[in-house]
Amino acid sequence: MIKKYRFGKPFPTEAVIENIPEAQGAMPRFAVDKNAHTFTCPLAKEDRVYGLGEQVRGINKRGWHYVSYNEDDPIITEKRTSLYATHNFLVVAGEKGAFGAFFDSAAKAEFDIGYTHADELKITAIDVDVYLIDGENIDDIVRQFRKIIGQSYIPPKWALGFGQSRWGYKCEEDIRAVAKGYRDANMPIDSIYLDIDYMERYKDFTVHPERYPDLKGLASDMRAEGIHLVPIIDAAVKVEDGYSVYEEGKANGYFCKGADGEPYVVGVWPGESVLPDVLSPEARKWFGSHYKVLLDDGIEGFWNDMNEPALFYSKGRLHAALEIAAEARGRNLVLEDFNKVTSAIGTLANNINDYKEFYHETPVGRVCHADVHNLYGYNMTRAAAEYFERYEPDKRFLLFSRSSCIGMHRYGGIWTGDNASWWSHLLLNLKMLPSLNMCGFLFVGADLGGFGDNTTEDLLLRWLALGIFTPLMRNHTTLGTRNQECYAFGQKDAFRRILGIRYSLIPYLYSELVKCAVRGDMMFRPLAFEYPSDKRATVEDQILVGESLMICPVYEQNAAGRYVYLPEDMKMIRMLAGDDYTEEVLPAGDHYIEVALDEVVFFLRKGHVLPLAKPAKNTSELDEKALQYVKYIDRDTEYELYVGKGEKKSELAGALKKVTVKA
Ligand code: MIG
Repeated sequence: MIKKYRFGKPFPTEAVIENIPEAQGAMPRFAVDKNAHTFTCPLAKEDRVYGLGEQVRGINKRGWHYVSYNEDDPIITEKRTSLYATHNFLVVAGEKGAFGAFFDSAAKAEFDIGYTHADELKITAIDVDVYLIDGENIDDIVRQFRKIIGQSYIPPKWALGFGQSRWGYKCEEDIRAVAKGYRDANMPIDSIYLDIDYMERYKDFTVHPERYPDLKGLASDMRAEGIHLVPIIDAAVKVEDGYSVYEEGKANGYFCKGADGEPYVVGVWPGESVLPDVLSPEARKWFGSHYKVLLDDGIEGFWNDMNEPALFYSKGRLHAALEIAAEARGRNLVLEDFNKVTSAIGTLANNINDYKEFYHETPVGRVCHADVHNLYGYNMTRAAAEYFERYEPDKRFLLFSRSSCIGMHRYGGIWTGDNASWWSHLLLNLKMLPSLNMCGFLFVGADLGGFGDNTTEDLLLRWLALGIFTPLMRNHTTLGTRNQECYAFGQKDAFRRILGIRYSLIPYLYSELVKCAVRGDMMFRPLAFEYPSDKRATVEDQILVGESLMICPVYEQNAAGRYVYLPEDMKMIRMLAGDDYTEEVLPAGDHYIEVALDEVVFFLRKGHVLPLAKPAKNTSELDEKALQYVKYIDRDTEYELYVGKGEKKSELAGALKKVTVKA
């Protein structure tokens, strides 16, 4: 049961695709203060609050305040209140049942979840459609929500293969070396990512003529080895006379404009740049059509970056800051004067005041960026997806984005941005997965091993042991860090084994992902959703993966294992080399589980089975005819398996196979 209430004049985000009429009467559950734009609801002692997608802190979001305003800031610590994405759906669950609430707004919103007052949830949002959802239980509420926002993006099956990335692969030779590194080490891989260095001076839709003289040839050589190249696309377009993307966009008015009607100039990688107005349907169509150059070279997947949008500076603010610095030149600066200089320079990047200075031409008229900020990454990704639909309608492309908002889940997946090589970020990766799924994002993953800072061999191994369960499984790191490829470390066997397990799990992961997309279910669920009356099921470091599994990664350095809580009897599966494993039924309760660095241990739920393939060197060599089933059942049990290459949208209808596994 869903009811919609409108406050102010919300911008049409197109997050919800079902037509839901406004409800009559006052909104229940929340006390509404129309002047303060607040929605307040009491929290009982036992209430837990789930959701908000990509955010800091716990699976249960209670006890902190969160801000929905997409932000490019790579230092992800507990004090943060917003990350790269905005996902305004939450569920409040307690002893008297649960309800869901979606605050559909393109602008800034705040969620104070028992932070100011421990017993109060207070949301602040100005122009917003609020959807209140009642249901039988949390899963039912989520399913209803997912139905109104439309089916989640399904990637091609190869996108579930392992991918290697790094900012700093400069040229074709670097890419070939990575492919060779994996091949020589006999480790599986399906994709290698191209970061900004493949472009000519960071110009979107160009390829550097010396570094990558023949991208098409490189892509086809790689494909022959089962490897896909996945280039990055940045949001901003370089200002440069003679650069066709800039010239066309300028001539047609396709860039965001300042109050003077001229393209608004910001600074990003290529220096002075302009922002494609992806909120204008014509501009969106035009920007998307540029992906063609790379598609024509045989590229089948992309990652969209810097689309919060991230701004190093705006031209106006930079010049003002440089003036202040120039005035200070040669003077003996007292502290106040010195602070004036550092603050002018230090507040250039991603300055919210700049968002107030440029505009979009949308179907409902001209709007200021500040009021629709959260929709930028969503619509940049939509631009690409809508073009793919025109380029080859039946083909599934890999597409994921850094910034997003609910609605974008229909067009692509996300990675969770610039994490760091910290153990705490391994755990944060786990905690974010359920909330991302609640908000429609199924194809998700974090930079495995950590993006910022130097990783360690054990951190990467432990992180991969979690990453083998996430649909997007990519090892990525930033410029200047130590080598992070799996073959760069000493314990080659351990890496080979863990990557191999990923490939054995792909038939299961793919099937679960597709079922969750089609049915509006969550692939990653907190234990509390399944075992609502068990207080211990509120654990924050174990989650369910699909219908059959519970995972409990090790996330502390030098730990020989960890404590695991079993809400019911479960079968412990300890993966050995390849698709070989040992199994042991453990009774409900607490257990200390030893997990060596080269092992993966997970649990199979009672009444369930798990299909396992033989490890393969890439997804195209996976043999789904030779699956074995791990089982914990006392009667014949059916498993719904999605088979096939997973390359075409039309193949889905005939790809569901019901397999009966004998007890
Ligand atoms: O300002 O393209 O999150 O994955 O490697 C940094 C370079 C820009 C940020 C992305 C990261 C990528 C990096 N980008």
